[in-house]
Amino acid sequence: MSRLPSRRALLTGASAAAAAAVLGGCDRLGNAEWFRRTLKTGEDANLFVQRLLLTDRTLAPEYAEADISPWFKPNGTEDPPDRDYKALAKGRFAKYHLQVDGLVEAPFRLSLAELRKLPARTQITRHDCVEGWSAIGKWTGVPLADLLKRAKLKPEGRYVVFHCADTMDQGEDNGGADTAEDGGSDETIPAGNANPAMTKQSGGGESRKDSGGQQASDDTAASGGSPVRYYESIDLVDAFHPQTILAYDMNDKALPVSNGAPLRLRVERNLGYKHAKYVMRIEVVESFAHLGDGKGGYWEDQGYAWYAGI
Ligand SMILES: Nc1nc2c(c(=O)[nH]1)N[C@H]1C(S)=C(S)[C@@H](COP(=O)(O)O)O[C@H]1N2
Ligand SMILES: [Mo]
Repeated sequence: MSRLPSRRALLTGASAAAAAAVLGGCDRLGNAEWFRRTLKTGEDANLFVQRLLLTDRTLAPEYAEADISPWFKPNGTEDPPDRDYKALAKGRFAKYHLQVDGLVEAPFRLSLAELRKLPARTQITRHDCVEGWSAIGKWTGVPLADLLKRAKLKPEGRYVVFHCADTMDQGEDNGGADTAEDGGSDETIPAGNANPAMTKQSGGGESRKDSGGQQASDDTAASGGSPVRYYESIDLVDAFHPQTILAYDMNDKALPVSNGAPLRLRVERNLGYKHAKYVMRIEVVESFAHLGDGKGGYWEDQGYAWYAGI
């Protein structure tokens, strides 16, 4: 501990310098100008620095092949009802592109094949859902840090938002989601249960507040009737953590639709709902106030904590 700056030093305006010193040469993040610039003086910065010091380089436990759960329970959306997603799935995601944009110098999009060619990380980790179940799975994917470095974050960028394909609450226009009635080409969803997101059990640990079948919820009506898709956000500490990856393989096979194909976030050391499935777009933002109800994620908007570290 002798090389760590004193607690007092951290709680003063010297926070940014102290954090950079601690991260030192071990972590390229600490040398990044844009990253240091996100460290401002004041309460906010102190919290941020504490997060850096306490958790930045702590790895979640990794397990052995023998520990892998025979069944990785899918939860929340298991088959997105959205027409655009279904079309992609039908074509085995050959036309899928991940979009990376927002507060970056160099926005880009990559196909699944292109993502698979990038350097990958594999990790066997335990997933913990707030519903009280856990499962151990093996994940292979692209480190989010690599994608963010490629996009070159602007100094204002503070959070990374994951926009997902699955509609949770339907607007009056049905959000482009497929229904049994309109004869969607892919009949993987049984008739009468056209939108599993509306009728299945909860994703985060309690029933969705709107169990009203095909009717738009009061909330979506009030917000102009546009469909609400799952989304999540994390800060730069979690975004640049070495175990934060966008996984395309689970247990050495292509990720199944039920677990988030073609691409899902693994943000180890966080509860299940932070692990966005069906990721279509990654957006770097300064604030998430303008998204959804402004709490930073679908479940956060229903009252769950934004920071879900475990
Ligand atoms: N797009 C999307 N991502 C999601 C969800 C969801 O409903 N939609 N559910 C979340 C919850 S609550 C959990 S526990 C995990 C479940 O991942 P799994 O289906 O692979 O078990 O995904 C999370 N990510
Ligand atoms: Mo969950």
